[in-house]
Amino acid sequence: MPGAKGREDRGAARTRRPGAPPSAAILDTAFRRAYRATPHGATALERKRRRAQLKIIRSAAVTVRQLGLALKAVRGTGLSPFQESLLDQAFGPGALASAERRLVRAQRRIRGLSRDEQKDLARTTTEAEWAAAVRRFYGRLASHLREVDPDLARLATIERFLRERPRVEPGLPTVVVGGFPNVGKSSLVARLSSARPRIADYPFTTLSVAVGHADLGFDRLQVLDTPGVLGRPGRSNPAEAEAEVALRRAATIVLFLLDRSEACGYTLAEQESLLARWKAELPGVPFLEVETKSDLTGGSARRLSVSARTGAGIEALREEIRKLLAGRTPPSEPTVVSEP
Ligand SMILES: Nc1nc2c(ncn2[C@@H]2O[C@H](COP(=O)(O)OP(=O)(O)OP(=O)(O)O)[C@@H](O)[C@H]2O)c(=O)[nH]1
Ligand SMILES: [Mg+2]
Repeated sequence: MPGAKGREDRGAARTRRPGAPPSAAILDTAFRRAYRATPHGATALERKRRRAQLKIIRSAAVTVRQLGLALKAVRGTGLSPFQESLLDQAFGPGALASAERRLVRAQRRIRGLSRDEQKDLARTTTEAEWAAAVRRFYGRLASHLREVDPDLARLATIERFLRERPRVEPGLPTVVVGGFPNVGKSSLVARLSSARPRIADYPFTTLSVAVGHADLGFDRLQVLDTPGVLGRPGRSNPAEAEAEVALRRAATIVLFLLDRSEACGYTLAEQESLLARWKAELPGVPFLEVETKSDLTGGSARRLSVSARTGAGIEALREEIRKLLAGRTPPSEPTVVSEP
């Protein structure tokens, strides 16, 4: 029945009832498919024995396949080093791998359980014994699956997290736009690239990394908008931590923005000290320092200055980026991530 299989293969865990644990949807699917088994056999008794056997085989197979789908939903064709770092930062180092390991172990146990129960079934002769074997198997299957509920929930959260973030191509040159909150990062990213980020006059408008593309006449350039960072070591919120991951793992060059007008709500001295720390921490990455909101400040004698509002200085900035990128390779090559 291709239709039924197609429905099942969308992944039972995605279609679960709100509030129900992920295992409930998988078990529903497994038991439904097992119930539909139509056994062959010469006698009614033989068909009953065969039906019990099929219930065990099918419910195990469907469960193992559903766990496989949950695993595949996250890894898909592999994660980039940047995505791996984002996950480590957001969920703790190795969180994905350990959830994956537990699911793979559950798959193995369920296969073993199914084999053992089929052997037991072969040794018994009465209808009552077959019914008891199926009940016993269903109970054990359910308890194995409930054990990995936290891992299934974790994988679903990780999948959502990755879906909400852009795909940053490891092979393309990447400008990471960073700085204090509210200094005009998203406004400039919108001027420079295809990205259309949210812009507003308060800090932490941007809460996760976003990507846009720009055509600077040679390579396709990725421009990453990042959340603002206050630079309080050891006290960063998840958005700030995400910006730091982008800086460390994705930047071919860093475009550091400073708002000398201080309309952002932070002093220039605070912003300068974050710039100094980042430059010290990332000695191999070129920093392009740019002052924003030149329509308010009247420009700068020290640095390139731009206004995302009027467009002043944007062409000169593009030229600077072009020069810096010439001859530079992106920070990391794509890595092939093997299936767990
Ligand atoms: N006058 C003036 N205002 C600007 C300019 N660029 C941005 N702004 C204003 O500054 C405020 C913050 O702009 P965003 O682009 O959201 O700043 P951000 O750095 O992305 O902010 P977060 O995402 O919160 O870190 C908004 O009110 C913008 O309209 C500019 O060139 N001139
Ligand atoms: Mg922003």
